Amino acid sequence: MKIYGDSKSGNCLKVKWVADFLGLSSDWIETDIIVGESRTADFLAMNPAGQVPAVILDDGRPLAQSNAIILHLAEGSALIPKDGYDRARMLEWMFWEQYSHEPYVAVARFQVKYQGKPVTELEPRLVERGNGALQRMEDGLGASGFLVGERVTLADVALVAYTRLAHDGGFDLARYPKVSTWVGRVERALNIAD
Ligand SMILES: N[C@@H](CCC(=O)N[C@@H](CS)C(=O)NCC(=O)O)C(=O)O
Repeated sequence: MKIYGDSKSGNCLKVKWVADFLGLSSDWIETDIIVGESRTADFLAMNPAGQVPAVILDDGRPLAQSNAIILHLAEGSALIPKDGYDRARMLEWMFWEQYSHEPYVAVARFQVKYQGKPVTELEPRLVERGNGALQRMEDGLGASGFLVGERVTLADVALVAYTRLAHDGGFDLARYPKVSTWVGRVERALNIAD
């Protein structure tokens, strides 16, 4: 499998983490979005959305969207609960991540870290919604210490990607002690701590 990804992007790293966790062999093709490498004609032929991550599976078929890719890679593995309701709960978190977490937590990080915007000049709504998302996670983390069931699932993979980097966007994880501990737990479970 070929993974086209930008290593600055949590969405892209999700794919690498799942491939590595499952022992799938993959080649990482660094694709710098800042200089437009996901918008070239060759790239657009593979993923018309012009975004990373995108993969070419071993049989040559392309696939994009981080959460669709990790779902496909992890099919049948322990990263997806066998129970239908738990699987749906995992997807609930993953869809929520894309619409209600990433657009605030990741976008704040991008503006601060890569566009040089001072944290104090971030749009207040972005900060408010980002903190709201982190609080939602704090409230949703149950006794097991994982988002769904008793062990790490794709819900944790999807949400740890930008939560572990939230400080880059000015968010203070110390305000969310359960989330803060969960980040370390998921990093250890996935073997991604550095
Ligand atoms: N929902 C998509 C988001 C993909 C996305 O926004 N990718 C960004 C990097 S994180 C990108 O490729 N931006 C470059 C561009 O749009 O030109 C996913 O989860 O894969």
